[in-house]
Amino acid sequence: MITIYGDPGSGNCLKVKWTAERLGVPFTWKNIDIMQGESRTPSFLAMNPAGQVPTVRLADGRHLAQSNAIILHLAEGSALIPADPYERAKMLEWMFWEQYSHEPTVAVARFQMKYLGKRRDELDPKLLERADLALRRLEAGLAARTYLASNALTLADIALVAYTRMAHDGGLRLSDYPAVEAWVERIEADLPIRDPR
Ligand SMILES: N[C@@H](CCC(=O)N[C@@H](CS)C(=O)NCC(=O)O)C(=O)O
Repeated sequence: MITIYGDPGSGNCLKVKWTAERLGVPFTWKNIDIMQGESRTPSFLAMNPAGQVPTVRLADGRHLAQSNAIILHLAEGSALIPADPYERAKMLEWMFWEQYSHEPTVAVARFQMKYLGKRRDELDPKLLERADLALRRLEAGLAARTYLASNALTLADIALVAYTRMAHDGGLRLSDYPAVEAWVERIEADLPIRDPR
């Protein structure tokens, strides 16, 4: 049995939970309240020196961090990773982009409004510009596609839906990106996702 150390408000943590649920991997969920510093205690830092969730304890006692590394590990050999080498690399292309260009904009805008209590007009306009650019990039990627990397659900869809579905919390409107909005609903139904947006 694996243990997921996570914060239920974190898209990065929910990715891990949804992947485990989808694959039927049994897990125990341990709530870590990052706003209370629970990811910075000595015992947590012993599991993940970066002091971040998600962190998992695997069945053999080893630990693993970084949401996309964790879901890759859980999904190894499953249909969530395309067999075709190009599609597999395409999936990774989206996942790397998610961590570098999407999460640091869409999720950070959300964090500042939802957790730090900023109003939309208090956000750095450049942050909102970059978040909009990320959602437009996603919109273009989904224009003629049902799923991001292949003709079936992959880890790329799971990784990217996590914060995209919460974009409204960061002052962004999904209705401005119709292909993205339709894809979010599709992935939520496919997985299925029951966590509130
Ligand atoms: N790239 C990491 C990001 C992890 C991350 O930023 N986690 C946040 C919550 S979403 C966290 O633990 N913040 C608490 C802290 O840094 O003290 C991943 O994908 O897992």
